[in-house]
Parts: sequence; C-alpha cells; structure tokens
Amino acid sequence: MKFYSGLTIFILSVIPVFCWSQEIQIIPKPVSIEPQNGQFIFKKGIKIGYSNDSIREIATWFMTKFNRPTSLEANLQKGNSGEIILDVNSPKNPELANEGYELEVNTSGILIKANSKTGIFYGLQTLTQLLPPGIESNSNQQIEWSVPCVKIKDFPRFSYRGMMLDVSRHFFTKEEVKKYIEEISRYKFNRFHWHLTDDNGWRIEIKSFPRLTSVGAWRVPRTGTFGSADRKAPQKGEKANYGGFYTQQEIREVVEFAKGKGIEIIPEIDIPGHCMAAIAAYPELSCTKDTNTRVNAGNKFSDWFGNGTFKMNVDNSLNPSDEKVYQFLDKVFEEIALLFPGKYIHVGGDECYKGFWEKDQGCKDLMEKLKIRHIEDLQGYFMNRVKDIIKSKGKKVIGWDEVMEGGMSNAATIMFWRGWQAKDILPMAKKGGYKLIMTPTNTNYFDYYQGDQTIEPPVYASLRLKNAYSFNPVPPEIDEKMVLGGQSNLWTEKVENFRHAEYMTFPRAWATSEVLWSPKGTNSDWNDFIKRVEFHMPRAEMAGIKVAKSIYDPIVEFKKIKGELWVELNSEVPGTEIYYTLDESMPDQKSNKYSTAFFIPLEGTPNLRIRAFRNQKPIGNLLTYNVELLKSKMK
Ligand code: TNX
Repeated sequence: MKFYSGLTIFILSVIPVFCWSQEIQIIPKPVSIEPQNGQFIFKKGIKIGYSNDSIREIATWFMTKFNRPTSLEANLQKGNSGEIILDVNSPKNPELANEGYELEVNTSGILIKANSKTGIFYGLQTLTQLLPPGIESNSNQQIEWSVPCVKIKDFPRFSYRGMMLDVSRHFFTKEEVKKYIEEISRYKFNRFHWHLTDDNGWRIEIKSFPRLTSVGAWRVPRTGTFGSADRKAPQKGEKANYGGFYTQQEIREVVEFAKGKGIEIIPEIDIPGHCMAAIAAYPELSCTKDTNTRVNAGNKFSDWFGNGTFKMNVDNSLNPSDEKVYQFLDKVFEEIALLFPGKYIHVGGDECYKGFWEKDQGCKDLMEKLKIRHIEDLQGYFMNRVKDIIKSKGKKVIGWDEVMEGGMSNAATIMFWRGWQAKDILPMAKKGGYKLIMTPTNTNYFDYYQGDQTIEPPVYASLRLKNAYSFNPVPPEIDEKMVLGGQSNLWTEKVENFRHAEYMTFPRAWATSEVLWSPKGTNSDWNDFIKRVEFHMPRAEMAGIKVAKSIYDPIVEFKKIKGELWVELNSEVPGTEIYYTLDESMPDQKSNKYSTAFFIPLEGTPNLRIRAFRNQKPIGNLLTYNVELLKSKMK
C-alpha cells in the first residue's frame, strides 16, 4: 500500500513535466474561442464515431494520423457515440455555412459538428492544433495525450482562399505538389492555383498536342541566376533534359487528393503571353513562327523598364489573328475541362508583349477588319474568344488583371496582382462590375525575399511576414461584395527545389490564411499573431516542413539625411534587443545596444554587424553589411 501511494505521488509529480501545457494557439484564428476548465485525456482504444458515410474517409485520415505517434489504437465506429464524435448536421446550421464547424472539448469527450465534409475536416485540423506538437511526428511519442477543454465556433470570412504554385519556371513532381496541397490544407486554404504553363516549361499532358510535353516540358539545364544576362541561351544541339510534366492520369490523382483535403484546383494555362514553351513545340502558333525558338532556360530574353513596362526580345505570344490558334486552344481547354472538375479555368493574360503583333500583317488586317485602334484591344478580342471557348466547355474564366484593359467581358473573374497600380486598376474593376480575387504584389508575392537582404536568397523585392499579415483584401477603392477572396503566389524563378518552396511559403502563408479566414480586423493584433507563429514553427518542423526563421533577423533600414547615412533597426518579434558593432567585433550583449537611428561614418568604416537577442540568447542570424553595400545605400 505504502509502495503504491509512493508511486502515485511520484507519477503525479512527474506527469506535469510531460504534460502538454494547455495552450490554444490556432492559425487561422477562429471566430470564437471559449476556453473551459480542465482537459480531455486520451486513453487507449478510444472510439471515433462518425455520423454518416460521407465523412468516413476523413475520419479514417484523422484516426491514422492520430494513431501513428500516440499508439493509442483509436478506432472508428459509425454513429454518434464515442470519445470523439464527428457529426454532420441535419438539418444544417446556417451560421456555419458550407465550411464552418463547431468544436467542443470537455473532460469526457470531443464533439465536432459541421454542415459538410469540409467543415468536419477543418474541425479536425483545429483539433490537431490543440494536440501536443508530437502529433506531427511519425514516430511514437511517450507523452500523455490531452487537449484543453474549449468551445470553438468557426467559419471563414472569404470563400476563395488560395495559394498558387508555379511549376513551370522550376518543375515540382506530382508527389511534391500533393505534399504542398496537404501542407496548405492544414491552414484551411481551399484553392490551389496550379500555374502549369509558362516560357520555361509546359507541364500538363495534352493528348491532341503531344509535342507540348515531348518538346515543351524540357529545357537545357542551367545554373546561375535565373533571368540574368550571364545565363546562356540554349545552344545548337544542346540536350534539353531539365523539366518534366504530369500525365493526365497523374493530374487526376492530384485532383482527387486535393478534393479529399477540401481543396479545389484552379488550373492555369497562361496565354497569349508567357507561351515560349508552347511555341517551341508548335512555332506556327506565334506571329514570327520562328522554328529556332527553344524552351527558355532561364536566360534573359526581356527588358524591364520599371513600373511593369517591358519588351520581349523573343516572341513568346500566341498569334491572335490566326484561326488555327483558336482551334488549338479549343482542343487544349477541352482536355483541361475534362480533367479538372472545378468551375474555373485560369487563362493567364498577364504581361503579353505586343511588339510582334504590331509588325504582323495578319494582326494588322484583323485590326482593320474589326476596327480595333489600339493593340491592347487586340488582346481584349483574343481574351473574349478564349472566354467563349471556356464557356463552351461549361467553365468560367479567371484572368490576371491585364485582361480588363483590352475590354474582356466581366463574365471573367479578375485576379488582381499589380499592387502598385491599385489606384487605377481597382476603380476600373468596380466600374466594370468584375468579381475579384486579391493577390497584390506588396502583400502576396511569396517569391519576394522575406528577411534581411544579406542573408536571404536574392530576389528583386522584399515582403516580410509583417507585410503579408497587413494584406487587406478589401482596399478602399472596392466593395467587399466584389471580392471572392485572395491568394498568395509562389513564382519559382528563384525556387529550385521543394524544400525551398516550403521555406518561401511558411510562415507567410499563415498570414494569408488568417487574413482570408478570420473575422475582419483580426490582423490588427500583430503580437498575438507572432506568438501563434512561434508556437506553430516547431509543430510545422515536426511535420517535416521547412519553415523560414527570417522574422528573427532585424529589419535594417537606411536613410540618407543631409548627405549622411543613417541606420534604423527594428524587429518583427516583440521582446527582442538588437546589438550592433562598427569595429569588427562580434555583437553580444555588451556591444552597442540599439535604441535610436544612428549615423555611419563612411570613411574607413569596416563592417556593420547586427544581431538580435532575446532572454539573454542570440536569436536569428548575425547580419553583416560590408562597406561597399553601405556605400551603395547612399546612391
Ligand atoms: C509577374 S504575376 C508575373 C510572373 C512572375 C512574377 C515574379 C504575373 C501575373 N506575372 O510571371 O513570375 O511577376 O515576381
């Protein structure tokens, strides 16, 4: 007896050490959370009850995920009984709409109610976030499994919550794409925009045009900075062996997989610009019909003059005056429409260079015949023809915002991206009565680097987590009812592998997910968000996801004041102190502590070294700005 009570005391005093601290830190933040006293402790052999067969697959997914690290051998049973109950509402609860859910945890069990399969899935994602981080592990974790008692009610603000992945600039395998879809589904994204074609590769099998993939999916291998002048163009006779594509069977598999995660795929076939890969396969689709056209290998072929103006030095647009081009598109979209069950097809329409159209006799004749005065309107003509093709396949069109300029009908949904032109584009969209999906460069371009320029892989612009979180899907120029939702885009010119795609996506996608899901105004509390971000980082890592830690690197800003260089330091993370040196010593907590902007004497200045500390420990990277870089800030 004595022995046992001793043991009991021992166990009771040890358990709290292993006990999951009862924190409720959910991303995206739910509509309402009411914490309750106590916790539910999982025991071996618990039952997961599911109310009907439509959610059996989702229940199985959760059971499998749960059993892997817990070894608690949970099992399923049909009906509304068990320690965990998944219940599809009948009748429906209108407040929850199609994607919402209610989750209640009390000391005797867990109940998730929703109107749909997707709602149940989201409830289970939230439950997963309440479990200890070990739930993300693939190996057995010797801990007590519990979740805090709580009542959560939750539903999304917007119906379109997307992430885009560009698989043309660099290729990502079918398995990687599925992994990406799985990763975004954890944060309640419900659209995956798949950028399938571009100048650097055509990635989807089209049975009527086999050369699109036998030729168009492959480019010559190259290293070095994508798009830079020192990256050589494909040489005569050089083997094109970098790339890949998805067979139609693989596409179906990914579509099916996404569906199981509540995600609809928006396929994009980017036309009439960004078509070099298709033109390499079928040169007759372009005005110049240049049979020397090769799939672009990331070598420079365009000049950019700022503010979005540009010139293409190789013809990469389809010929809008050739009926054969429309016949081609009809067949392509026929196959696309059959592969993707969703109602939308994205037809691109961005950055179409018209220089070759202007010189082309066929285009000139067509413009005369149609009484088109401006070349932009020729794109409008093209886009409207494409819209009719898409419509004939029973689908609806999405296009990048340029498609409005040529006068494409407002049957098309616009993906707004040119953030720097919001003042012109958004009123145009409002006047034209278009529906919008918001994806402005300044808050949603995840190809931009996210931390300090001396550390991050170089890209032409920057977008920190804080910028991503400041995303406003309904800027003052437009009304909420025009906005279907929003999306962030991962263009992959500078993203060569999947781990890096994850790094560029997380944590910034958490910001996007929260802005699109959580009630308006949630994103005004940065400190609350960052606390949850820090909570989620180790969880994501436990799940094998590569997460950027760039938030820990100080924000370094330079100012020119009366011919002098001044530096301002900040941090995205509350509670940090920043130290710096200008004498080649490594910054520690006895170095200069940053409090206010300081002046850098450029004469004879060595490196500026900066580091953040929290709780007496360095966090993030040591930043080093050398004198050349400092001097360049004076230009
Ligand atoms: C603009 S966004 C593009 C892409 C590039 C991206 C790089 C859009 C519709 N076009 O082709 O990859 O910028 O940031």
